[in-house]
Amino acid sequence: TSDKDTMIKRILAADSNYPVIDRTFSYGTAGFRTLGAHLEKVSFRAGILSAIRAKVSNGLTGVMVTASHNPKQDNGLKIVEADGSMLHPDWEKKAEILINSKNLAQTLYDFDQEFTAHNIFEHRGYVFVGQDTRESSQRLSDALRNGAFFIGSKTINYGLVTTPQLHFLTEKGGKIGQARYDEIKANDYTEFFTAQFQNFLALIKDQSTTKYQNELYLDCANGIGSVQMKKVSELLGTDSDLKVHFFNDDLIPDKLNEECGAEFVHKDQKFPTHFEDSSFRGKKCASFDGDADRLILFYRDENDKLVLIDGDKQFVLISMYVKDLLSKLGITEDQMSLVLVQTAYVNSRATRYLKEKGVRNELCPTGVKNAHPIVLKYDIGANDEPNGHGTIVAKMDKLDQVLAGHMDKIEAQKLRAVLLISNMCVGDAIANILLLEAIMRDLDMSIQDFALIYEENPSRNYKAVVKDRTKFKVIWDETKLTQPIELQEKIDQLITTVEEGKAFVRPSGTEDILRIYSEARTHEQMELLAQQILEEIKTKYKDY
Ligand code: G16
Repeated sequence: TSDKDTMIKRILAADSNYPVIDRTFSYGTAGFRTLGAHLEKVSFRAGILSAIRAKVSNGLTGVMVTASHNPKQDNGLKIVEADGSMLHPDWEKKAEILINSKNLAQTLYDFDQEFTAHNIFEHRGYVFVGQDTRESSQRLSDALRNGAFFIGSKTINYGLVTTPQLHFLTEKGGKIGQARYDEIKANDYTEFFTAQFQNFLALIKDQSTTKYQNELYLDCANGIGSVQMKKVSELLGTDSDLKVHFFNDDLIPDKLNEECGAEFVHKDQKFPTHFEDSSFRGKKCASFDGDADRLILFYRDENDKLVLIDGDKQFVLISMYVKDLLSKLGITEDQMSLVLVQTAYVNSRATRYLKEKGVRNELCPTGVKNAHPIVLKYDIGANDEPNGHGTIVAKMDKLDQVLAGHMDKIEAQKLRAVLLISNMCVGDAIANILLLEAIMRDLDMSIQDFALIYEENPSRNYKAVVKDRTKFKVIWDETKLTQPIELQEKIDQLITTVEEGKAFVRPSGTEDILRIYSEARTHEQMELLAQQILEEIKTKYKDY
């Protein structure tokens, strides 16, 4: 129709205002991600794509403008489905087609053909938008909302929110429907999780503690997490059991993730800025990343060494806690199945521990989107990555059926309450710290006890720059390379030279680098193994 043509003409005119970047963008591990300066056109078109996705599903999508843990000059776009989950894989492909299209009009006509039943040019559909604190985020959010507008959709801008918060708000929108979108406020998120935490604490308020530390020293990566966690802290009130001390809570974009945050602490294995002082010895500390979807716990031991509690250990504790409550209630695996899904990065000692404790454990490729389908096969499914991502998802209807008749028991009340502290859409640093605090408080556990639930092998992640990382291909679970096979053979051989050696190489899906994981029984052996692999890549595969 001519309406269609007029709309496309207007879209093309608007699109031409954004600079062309001569490269192909791919959706990657967690959305489009690269230099913020290169993302304006991508954002505009992602706005169009998200609006189309909304129109052909139930009228809503969400988009978060963030590059999470990546350096401040980077930015990215994470697209969220109306049920709060990550963009469907089929739509990742469609997003790539639209964003890289050299003939946008034709691509839009193609979409129109594919979705004739939906009329993608009709004025309807909503996109919920959030952004992190990066300098480029405002501009990209503007471009994104412009894209949605030009294809006839409305947007609701939640401004500075965390990534998991945007997922939560989108899921809420998907549930309550368009007529009530104006009821959804960014603070619904903080209010919800604070209330869930308080509900759990109310169940154990009479339990005295001797080891639980009620003070938390929080490194906020100078990102948006500080704003939202401060709201939680305020809601908890001054007489709350949990007292949070905020550090690296500066919102100056230049400071984002700089020498602080979950990625820095985990990858560099260093104390974040402001935590270097020995006065922190023994205290319970934690780090968020730039968009607060990752959490790392840590403390400074008596020798001033950094002791990390990574995502694996956090979710081993959470899974064990849930398993224990189920078994105390006499609920069997057949009645309520439980799984912990992890990645190739899992420490061999964690795997061994889970096996000993009888917790079902599966591997999946890096990226929450890969864990999700496996998690959904179980009644209660957790997934995590050592870098601090993780969530536990429960089929609450099924749980309620299984728990019926048990609800007079404290274990049943705790199980229900603890699972509700989890952000079931996506891994969430704020929800997870509340969840872990609840468990530590119930178990009267110090951060030192937590670190001791099992002892990891020393391990570390490294990076290597190569000419074209896409030439490095891996098997499904990313534990081995299929190409270049000679490099894999070399790694296989090097692993055998150290005790409990484990190592792999994979191309990053968020940065233009290769990631190298190394693990061994001692720190020296782990470093030796890593250095040999890095050397091999440098000498033979840099220009591969
Ligand atoms: C994203 C993903 C994570 C992944 C990380 C690094 O995290 O959500 O699953 O571990 O990227 O991915 P890669 O190793 O492929 O670069 P975030 O926190 O940056 O959104």
